Amino acid sequence: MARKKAAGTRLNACRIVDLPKIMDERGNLTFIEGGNHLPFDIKRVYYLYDVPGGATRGGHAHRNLEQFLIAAMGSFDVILDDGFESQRFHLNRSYYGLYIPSMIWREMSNFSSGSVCLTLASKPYDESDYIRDHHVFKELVNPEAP
Ligand code: T46
Repeated sequence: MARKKAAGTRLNACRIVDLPKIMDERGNLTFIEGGNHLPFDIKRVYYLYDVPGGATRGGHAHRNLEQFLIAAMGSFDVILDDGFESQRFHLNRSYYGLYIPSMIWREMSNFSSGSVCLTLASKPYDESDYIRDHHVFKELVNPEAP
């Protein structure tokens, strides 16, 4: 018998969001408004860059944080896991991004040379918001899993 998903599991809420693209012969422009293009107000911006070939980032979930990831340069993969199923997203354009709600385990890999992962976040940095142990994460979201 298929296991019933616990309330609050959230892979379905993860989604690609297309952003406005203002085409111009001088170069294109994309903008993001918190609360309009994103379902949260932007409280923090950070970016990953100079990622060495073969490196992986992430490997954690956030208890409350919501995020929006953009491949501002180059490309990379994001694997999302809600404790029941997982899905790989390939980000490679700066005019769309990946919305990640809270309580989603993520791993990032396959960074292309020179890639930049721009992240917009719903809260300031707080180490206590991280779940860095996958067993703890699974226990919280899917305690019946073997
Ligand atoms: C995520 C993926 C996509 C800070 O001091 N302030 C900050 O705002 C951030 C984001 C990090 N840090 C410190 C905390 C750690 O000592 O920087 C170090 C590395 O951070 P973290 O372990 O979060 O790095 P990643 O690459 O594993 O994860 C980051 C995001 O933090 C995370 O939310 O989803 O990128």
